[in-house]
Amino acid sequence: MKCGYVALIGRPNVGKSTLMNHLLGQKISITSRKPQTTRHRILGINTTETGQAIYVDTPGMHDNEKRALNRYLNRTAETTLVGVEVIVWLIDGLSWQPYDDLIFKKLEQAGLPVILAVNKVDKIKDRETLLAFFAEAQQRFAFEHIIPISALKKTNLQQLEKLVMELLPERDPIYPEDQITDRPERFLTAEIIREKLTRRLGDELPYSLTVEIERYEENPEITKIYAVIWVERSSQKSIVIGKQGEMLKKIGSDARLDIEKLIDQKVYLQLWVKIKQGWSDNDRALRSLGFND
Ligand code: GDP
Ligand code: K
Ligand code: MG
Repeated sequence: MKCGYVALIGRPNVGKSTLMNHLLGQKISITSRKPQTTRHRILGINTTETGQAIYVDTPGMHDNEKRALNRYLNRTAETTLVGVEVIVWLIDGLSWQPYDDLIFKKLEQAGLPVILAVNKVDKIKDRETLLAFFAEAQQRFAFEHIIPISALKKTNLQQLEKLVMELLPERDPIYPEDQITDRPERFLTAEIIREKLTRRLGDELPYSLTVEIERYEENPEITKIYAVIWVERSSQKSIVIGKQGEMLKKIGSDARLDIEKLIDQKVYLQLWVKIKQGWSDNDRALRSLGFND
């Protein structure tokens, strides 16, 4: 059997979390149009007949180290390269940015097999453009393995999966074959709520928003979840709550439906919005919210 760790690397919004979810056939890492949606390292375990690929989804690599949150994200992305056997590096099939060159240098130094996945090829309508982009990527980032994919439309994901397995070492599976992630349901629940907030409120809300599960009660008929949405200012609190509580209600019901799917049980979800000032700029506040792994 093949088995090992596979890092998903790339700048924000190239589609790392979408790829991981679609490789696993289940949503365990939240996604959105907003960069910095993924804040924590999360494992996605894919066991097939030929082996076990343990994908490590990471926050994107950032070029702005000014804020404490960004420093945390970069540390997480870099420490991911330690202890993995294969790297899948995603670039956006429509454009790259100078920052991709920096990532390229980092990956070259890592000395591990790298698969360059050119993502979002579904957006490229004509073949010529795609071929030209592909040829240029091949020259610029001269890795042995390069593959066009669409994480969203699931194009070429089987080929990618096959290539990953080939590059992994021979080893017995590390996780039981039915386990798909290392994160407890409580954590996934908080992430789902954060995804709904990000999707409904998009650019209106800063990155500073976070979700904390205060109580998670499993009963035979229903799971009761009490969560706090932390924001930085009272103006943000009003945005999250919305007129007569409408926004919070919608976010709560979006989240509840996804959580019910995840845990396959009825859910009662109660959301509170509270103010905690300046947390993203303050390392201690970050730690108190669990950003310490
Ligand atoms: P991450 O920041 O790298 O984890 O990126 P996400 O997985 O959160 O995706 C960022 C955005 O790109 C989301 O709106 C996705 O729906 C979109 N996206 C991801 N993969 C594809 C793809 O293959 N094609 C298209 N058209 N959009 C994609
Ligand atoms: K994103
Ligand atoms: Mg992500």
